[in-house]
Amino acid sequence: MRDSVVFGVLWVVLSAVLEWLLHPLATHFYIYVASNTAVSGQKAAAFIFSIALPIFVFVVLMLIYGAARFRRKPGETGNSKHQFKTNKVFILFWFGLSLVANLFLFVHPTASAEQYYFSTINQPGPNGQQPLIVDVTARQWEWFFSYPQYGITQAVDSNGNDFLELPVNRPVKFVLRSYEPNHTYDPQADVIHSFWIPAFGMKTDVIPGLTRYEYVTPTKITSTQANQMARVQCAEVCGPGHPWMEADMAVVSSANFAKWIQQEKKLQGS
Ligand SMILES: [Cu+2]
Repeated sequence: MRDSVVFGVLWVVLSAVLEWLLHPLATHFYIYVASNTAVSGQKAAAFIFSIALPIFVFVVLMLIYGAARFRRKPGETGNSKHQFKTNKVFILFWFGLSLVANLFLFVHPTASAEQYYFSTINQPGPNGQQPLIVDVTARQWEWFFSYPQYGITQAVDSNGNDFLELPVNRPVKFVLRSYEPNHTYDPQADVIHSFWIPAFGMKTDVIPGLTRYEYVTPTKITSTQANQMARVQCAEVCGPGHPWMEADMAVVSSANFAKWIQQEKKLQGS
């Protein structure tokens, strides 16, 4: 009984101290957060960490406490009197607790974050704006961005490089395709790529012959120049050019986005 109390106190104190010490780390699992998806991912990671830490402390502390407290004393022979082969109450308790912890973490944050994600699909933004549609085409080894709502077929920056520009706080619907020169839905046309924006906490494979979608709302004004996490990166090995298959991007105010659209239209016309 005394051991249970000592162990319980040690467990609670150690867990509390480690939660407090490691809390700053847990809030930075996502190195850079710039979208609603990244915010919910970061929250989920920190929450799971806070639940997992006391479980980790329990297991490790039990090993150390058991080895130190119940070790065989000098001169003792045979099995320690503390040893037992099975304890139905403990097994039932451990199995039950594991089951409850797993079910709980499945419901929250996993399923609740999924539900939030699906609830944002095709929903208007806070100011009633319709989602911005960006057609993304991946090919070896380049990303193309076009904005069908604005008649922009290939967005580029002032150096002529492919560029993704998004307005802050407006939902975005990415339409993802692998390059098909003749639009024949030829599954051999290009290879599998993966559309990844680290700062947005999202990644979706781009598969030849399929049109896939990804939904996100940028929540922070940023750019590749400001932080390298804000970039488009291929995340599926797709050939020798794969490591360099990236594109710069920027998240800007809606006023600056409107200006950028006008500039791009001029570029398209020239
Ligand atoms: Cu790649």
